[in-house]
Amino acid sequence: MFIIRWILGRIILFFDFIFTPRSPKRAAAEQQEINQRIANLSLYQLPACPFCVKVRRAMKRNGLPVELRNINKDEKYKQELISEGGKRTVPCLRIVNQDKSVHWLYESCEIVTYLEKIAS
Ligand SMILES: N[C@@H](CCC(=O)N[C@@H](CS)C(=O)NCC(=O)O)C(=O)O
Repeated sequence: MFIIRWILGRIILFFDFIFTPRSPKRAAAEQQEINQRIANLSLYQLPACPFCVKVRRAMKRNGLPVELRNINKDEKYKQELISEGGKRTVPCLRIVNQDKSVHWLYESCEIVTYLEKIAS
């Protein structure tokens, strides 16, 4: 089972690499403004998870370089996700609100909708 998942993961990464979406070309000032808007975001994810690939592609398509946190590479991120977010499922977008409260947004579709609103 592990080997099948591993092979599927490599296939997903291969096609993601070949058909990677283009980021929009923005003026430097506009991109800087967007980067400030996403500075409070981080995506807890895994490289070969298909739902994470979907979210990362939406980020690329919308020119949103959100910080990526690989939960398998860094145990700290995995523990944060479980203890603060409530479950280990990825992708999960960590949103720090203006009042410093933290919201953990699970579900790739909801994350993509949230990100597209930021970019528009
Ligand atoms: N409906 C979720 C599915 C996410 C999902 O199934 N993620 C898998 C990795 S591809 C996972 O984290 N599974 C482990 C778990 O749920 O604890 C979404 O669209 O984000």
